[in-house]
Amino acid sequence: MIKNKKGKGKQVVDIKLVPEDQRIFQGLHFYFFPNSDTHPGRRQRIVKAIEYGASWQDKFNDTVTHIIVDRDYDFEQLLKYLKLKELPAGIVVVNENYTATCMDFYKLVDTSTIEFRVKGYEPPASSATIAQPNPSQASEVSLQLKPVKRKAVVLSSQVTSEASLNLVSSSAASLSNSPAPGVLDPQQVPNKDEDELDTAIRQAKESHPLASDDEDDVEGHKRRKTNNWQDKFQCMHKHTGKSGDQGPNAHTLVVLQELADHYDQIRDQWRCKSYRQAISALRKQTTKISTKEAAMRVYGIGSSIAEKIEEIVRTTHLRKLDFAKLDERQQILNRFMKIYGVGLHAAENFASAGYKTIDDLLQKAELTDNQRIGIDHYDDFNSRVPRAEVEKHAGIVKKALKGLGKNYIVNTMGSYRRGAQDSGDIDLLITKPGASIDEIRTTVMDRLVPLLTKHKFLVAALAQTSQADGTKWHGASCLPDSSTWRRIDLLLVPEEELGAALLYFTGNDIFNRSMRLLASKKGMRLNQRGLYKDVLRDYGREKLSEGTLVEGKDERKIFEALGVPWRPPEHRIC
Ligand code: DCP
Ligand code: MG
Repeated sequence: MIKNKKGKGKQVVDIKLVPEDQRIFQGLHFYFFPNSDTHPGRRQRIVKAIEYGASWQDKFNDTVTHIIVDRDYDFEQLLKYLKLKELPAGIVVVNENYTATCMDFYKLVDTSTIEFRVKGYEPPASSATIAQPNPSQASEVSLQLKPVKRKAVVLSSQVTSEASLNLVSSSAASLSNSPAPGVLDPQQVPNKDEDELDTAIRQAKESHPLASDDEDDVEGHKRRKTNNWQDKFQCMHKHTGKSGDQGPNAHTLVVLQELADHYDQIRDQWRCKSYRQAISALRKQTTKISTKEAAMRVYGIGSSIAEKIEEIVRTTHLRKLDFAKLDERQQILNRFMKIYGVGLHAAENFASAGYKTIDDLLQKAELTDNQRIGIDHYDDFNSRVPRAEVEKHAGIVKKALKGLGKNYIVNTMGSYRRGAQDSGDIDLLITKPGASIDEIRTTVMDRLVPLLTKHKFLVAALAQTSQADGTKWHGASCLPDSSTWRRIDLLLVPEEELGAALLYFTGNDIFNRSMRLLASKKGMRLNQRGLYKDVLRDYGREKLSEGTLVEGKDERKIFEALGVPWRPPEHRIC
């Protein structure tokens, strides 16, 4: 929070450091141009940068890693001011958009892209991308962009003494001497054939899974995914759309995915990310990759994962995974987290209470109604729904809706729309041209759901957004000739928002994040309702207004408005 002491000239600023694991600028030394905090916008940028771990250098010196140049200035003015003919090698020069975008995505984003370019500045080819250090690949990342910074930095010295900003720390925490993350990650160097959307996909994959694009999620859809339901993180969205047809490296992919899931569950996001990248790279291979050398030639696979690929092919196993599997607590958590309605938090609580088996839970634990259903249908909910069966469930809903009103349209979404041979659940998007959301809601919630419940097709209501304005119904369904329960989501949308909803509910999650990233790069904002421009944000990037709707109805037009070619659903598997 910033406190202004108006009329005194000098301003007292409260620095609130973000939690340590979010300090993306830690170890970096920023020099702003102009380098004073008299301008409120720049002042805010300086404060935010410090809160996210940077130190602010009041003088240009040899520790500076980044120069952040105000929009109104160009590179020539910078050199002139610094009285330099050229900058020392390795310093990153970016415009004022850079810090906010990094904070948006909880990572150091690619500095080479045009939106961070300072007028008149040509970044050297080798400084294309600065990545965060990636523990899983530390040994593989040897190219250092800039020598590692030295001395421990304490908060009071994050801004040097002569700086005019009077900073008051709200935290006594001292910052550790972590090395400047100025390293090149081979996986992040853009491919020459990459288009703008590919770049965004690559960046979305690399960004923190909990990056602030969450704000674009409406009605808690994602929250339900991450908290209440299965505590899903990005690696848990592993299904590719082609789980039955993974090509010549199918077995290797299955084992690597298991390890990625393991890292996901223990919240090792960086390893999880590396494995996910490697998996998507390996999946594209048309020949079997059997050796470390061959694996390392695949763009996106580093040496440590390449070694594991060789081990899997050679032994059909991965020792690391076998050990992980042996870890009893991990096994217990895995077991519990596969229960519908149990996330990591609940699983940990159960494990800490000494429960080991599902029976323990049934006999001793305090369970919610949904968790009980989750246990009763543990195998059902954990098995994939074959494509043909998804179609049968959708068919029943379509037929029933037809009897309730004309012109209802039901689209089957999620992995099904991406062409998957099987799906984790059945996602149905319901709309009716010309009808209001109230009309659609009344038909679905008050008539369709009761009708299908009466016919014993809908067998459990698990979650629903509030009766009055809800647009989602989540439950379970069961075909007449079957006893297997499936997870089914009914998603209601007015025609004006159909395109954006089609885009969002097709996914996958990484593709969605890349589209949102692309929108934000273009000064727009995308959510499941539409694409908006002129969104007003304050300096802290808080959204102040929704902006003007650019497109919501037509999925293709959203791609057009973002300036990228249409990508059919089956090509949105990232
Ligand atoms: N979605 C998202 N972010 C999330 C959760 C979901 O963008 N955290 C979007 C993209 C998903 C779509 O919603 O593709 C449907 O969510 P599902 O969890 O049903 O995922 P899928 O249908 O893709 O996979 P599955 O086959 O496992 O159901
Ligand atoms: Mg789904």
